[in-house]
Amino acid sequence: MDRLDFNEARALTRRRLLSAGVGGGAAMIAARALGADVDLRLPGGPSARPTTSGFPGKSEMILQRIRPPLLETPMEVFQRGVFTPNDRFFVRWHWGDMPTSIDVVSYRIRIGGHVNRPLSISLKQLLNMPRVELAAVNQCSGNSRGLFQPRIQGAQWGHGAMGNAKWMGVSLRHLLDLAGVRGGAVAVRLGGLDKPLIAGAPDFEKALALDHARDGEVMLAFAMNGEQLPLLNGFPVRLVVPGWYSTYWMKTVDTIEVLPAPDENYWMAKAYKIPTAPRANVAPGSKDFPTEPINRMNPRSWISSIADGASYGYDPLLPVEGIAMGGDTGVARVDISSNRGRTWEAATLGRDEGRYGFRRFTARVRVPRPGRVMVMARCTNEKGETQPMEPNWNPGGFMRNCVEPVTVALT
Ligand SMILES: Nc1nc2c(c(=O)[nH]1)N[C@H]1C(S)=C(S)[C@@H](COP(=O)(O)O)O[C@H]1N2
Ligand SMILES: [Mo]
Repeated sequence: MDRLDFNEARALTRRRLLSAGVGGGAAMIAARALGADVDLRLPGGPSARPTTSGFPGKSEMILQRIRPPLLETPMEVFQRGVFTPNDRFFVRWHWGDMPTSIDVVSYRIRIGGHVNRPLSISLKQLLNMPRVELAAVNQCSGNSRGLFQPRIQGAQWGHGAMGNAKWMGVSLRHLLDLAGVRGGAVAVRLGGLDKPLIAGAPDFEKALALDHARDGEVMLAFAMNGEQLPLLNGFPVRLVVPGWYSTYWMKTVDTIEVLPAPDENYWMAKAYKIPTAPRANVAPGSKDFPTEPINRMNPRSWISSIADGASYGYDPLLPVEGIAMGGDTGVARVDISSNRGRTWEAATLGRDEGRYGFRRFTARVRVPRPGRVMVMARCTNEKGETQPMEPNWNPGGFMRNCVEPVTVALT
């Protein structure tokens, strides 16, 4: 397969870059055996999911849905390092008519709307612009939705609808400045190449406030962990919105539209709305509460070295490791408890790869005698926000961020 060599814009003279058969999802999966089931330990219903290596650019993933694909990253991948390999990075698309091949020569990003100079930018031009690079967690708004009780409609994700990568691209500010934003502009709306299969269904589009779009960190990324993006993760160019949920991280970006009024399209005004309450938390069954578009992420942490429900050999000083994220700011500390939160001890933090990325933590938990032990990790971010013990709830199944205990048997 040809590669996008982003160090050499010249390499883009090859016409067809990708021609992987994503479209025939069902047939493609049927042609390959599904792997062993993974138990996501979801409380409200069927909890096991098959694994598959049948999607282009992906090795073993948890299969949540075939088309449009929903692929979840197994927890053990997060144990291996703070950066999630591209071939294990989760996948989520709303509409079934998604790109199955990209012509890198004719690909254009059109910038229009409330600008002085509408532009049509080729990949070659984009690759020759000044670059920015940063690590950031891409987390679905509905990550961990399968743990909501009572259960909620929508993808029953475990914790693997997230990943951390080092993204490289061109700041959206740079492109907006080239086009010249006109006075009175307030928002920037992005669209991608995918289209609804159902006539009349709303095309997937998302918008950011103009100041946010121009913060210099929001970027059009063409590289992920030093490689081109997998087709399923938005090749050749996707938006990266550090610290915000991935619903805004538009894949296969083809249109950027500067708006003189807030975006009222379906995906901003109706979908992805959260209660305007701390942690988007309301009592199950609540209606008629004020809402706002989902936005910043909150602090979270996961123990990845031991699996909930598993058994291990007895160790009086049980090693506990995992990953934490601060949300839209850095991780200040991670604390560990083995007595249901009565006392906490600071874990050791791994290298700081940037405030929007995962941060590794390690600790040793004193276990006086063999038996069952429940271990908890709790992240506090640099704004002083701490993960609470109680789960939050809202009708979208968004923004879960409570402490996630892991109970193991040590024998
Ligand atoms: N073009 C396009 N971009 C999209 C989406 C989509 O359906 N189409 N889904 C969004 C949502 S809700 C998520 S969770 C992320 C998933 O990114 P990933 O598939 O690279 O993990 O893509 C976002 N960008
Ligand atoms: Mo999402």
